[in-house]
Amino acid sequence: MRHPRLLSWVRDIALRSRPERVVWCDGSQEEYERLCATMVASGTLRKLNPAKRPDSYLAWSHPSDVARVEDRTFICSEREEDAGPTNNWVAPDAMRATLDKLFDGCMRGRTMYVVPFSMGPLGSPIAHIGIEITDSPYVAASMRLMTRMGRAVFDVLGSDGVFVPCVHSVGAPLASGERDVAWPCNAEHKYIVHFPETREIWSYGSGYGGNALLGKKCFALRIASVMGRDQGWLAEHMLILGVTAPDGYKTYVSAAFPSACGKTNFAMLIPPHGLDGWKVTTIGDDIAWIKPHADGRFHAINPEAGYFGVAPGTSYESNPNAMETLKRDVIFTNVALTDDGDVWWEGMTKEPPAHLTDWQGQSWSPGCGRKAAHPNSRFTVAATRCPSLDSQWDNPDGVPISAFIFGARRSDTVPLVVEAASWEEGVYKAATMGSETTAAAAGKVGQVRRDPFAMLPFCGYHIGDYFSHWLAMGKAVESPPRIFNVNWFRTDPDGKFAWPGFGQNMRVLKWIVERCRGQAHAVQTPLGLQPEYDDLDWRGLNYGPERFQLVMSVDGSQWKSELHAHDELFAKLGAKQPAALSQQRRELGARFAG
Ligand code: O2Y
Ligand code: MN
Repeated sequence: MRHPRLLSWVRDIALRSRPERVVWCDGSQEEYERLCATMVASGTLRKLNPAKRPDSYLAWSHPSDVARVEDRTFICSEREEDAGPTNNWVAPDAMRATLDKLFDGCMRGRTMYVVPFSMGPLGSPIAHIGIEITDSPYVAASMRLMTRMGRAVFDVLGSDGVFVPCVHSVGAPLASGERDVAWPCNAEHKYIVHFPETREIWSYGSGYGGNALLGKKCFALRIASVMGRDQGWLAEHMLILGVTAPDGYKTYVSAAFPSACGKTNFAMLIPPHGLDGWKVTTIGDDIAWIKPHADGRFHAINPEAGYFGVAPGTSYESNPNAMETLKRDVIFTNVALTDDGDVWWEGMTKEPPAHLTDWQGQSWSPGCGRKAAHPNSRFTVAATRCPSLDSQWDNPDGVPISAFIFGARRSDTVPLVVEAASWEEGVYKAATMGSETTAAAAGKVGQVRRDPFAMLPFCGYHIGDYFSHWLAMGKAVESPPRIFNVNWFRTDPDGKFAWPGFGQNMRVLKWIVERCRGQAHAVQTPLGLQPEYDDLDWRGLNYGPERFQLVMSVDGSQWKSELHAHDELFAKLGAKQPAALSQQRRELGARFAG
């Protein structure tokens, strides 16, 4: 490795944080096994029964360290207005002074790992490189599953290549001779910090998920969204999937959903009975980097190489491909342990096992009143284990995107599917999307939280500028994708889901793909272009026109209040509200007037 800037940065961090030793990760299988063995010895990981779940492990985190901490996440741009109304802002100098104190000696007694990783296929023109320094072996091992990690990254970097520096500490230095705990973290201080101008990430105090695996939300969304704004591309909270029609033609689409909307299930969908000739293949389940290509279209890559999926609700009914992916080589976090050394979580099977050890190490039996797995418990697994992995998932050129789909969780108002009549109308719909909060999310259940483009916690700059960037990107390619909204969560008068969901979502996806190919019919409604009953393929499903009406109807009075809620969002943007969106709002208002 001959990269003087990188070497001096690593030296500087080591001088400040004072680890006991420094290990440069090479990304090898042997190294991964060594890391896991170290964590089994320290109590961080438990090896699962190899007869049930080969080469797999279970971690139980500290109960205070179980999810991303949005209120401790900061965008430290030079100017406060560049962070905008949806981000926490602290002036960079003030934040650097705080971090200087926190990182002074914070790795004492620990190993500091230097983790080189590529977000995207190595050497791809759409990919970028990061180096994460971490004092957590759990993070180092997880980064090997979640990214293209290892020595080859240095070849791409050469002696002066650009990388995003990511510094992470669990914030729990060890005094000489002090015994470590199974899940070190800092219960008092947590900071997830981004400096957009210098493209740096600093994370302190948490060892969990999005707070600690810095390639994911911190780099691939918050910092990358800023890079995309400056360089003319898009970093999005989107899955990417391919749909192959019975005639062999493959269409790629990218879809944004907020948390708790079944994003991984959709990315790995298996077409239902009746649509047997159709096939869905997976490029990514969470993040897409999308750039204009010489062919006049947007091409997308999945910057990640693994899945950090939510376990509860994942089953052979909801997502058979995920269940197959999880058969071996997995790190599970905060799920329950069965008596025969396997894992279990709520929703995995209809009947729970008679006895478990829950995610906090307590004896658990059905009806005891506690969840066996934490609602945000996770699996970490390499994409290469997924049976539906698309043949092009690692193509450095990316895949051409024909449609953007924006999904939300709404029990009313938003229909099952609608196509925007123009790019601007699609951007308006994505900008104003909102989801009802669920029990897993913080806050009150059932309240609509506006989550523009499903990017609310992930946009690294002013959300009004982000809308303008999207509007401009529609002109960056000759053939921009069509834009659709979907909502699987409408309820019927009994409060039950009116749409069967899961594999049946293929019927909507088929219509979307056929619209992109000019093969499907739609009617103009005040909201956009919508299918009529006969435009969807119902083979294999008994779902009549009355049920269809329940999920497709557009209620003028609901939309009048919905538009007022949009105005509340736009009011936060002030002068940053793009004129094209004000125009869309006026036109939509006029269509619902009277
Ligand atoms: O709580 C965490 O740290 C994970 S959050 C997460 C993980 C995988 C994919 N998406 C998300 C998310 O919050 O959108
Ligand atoms: Mn996500």
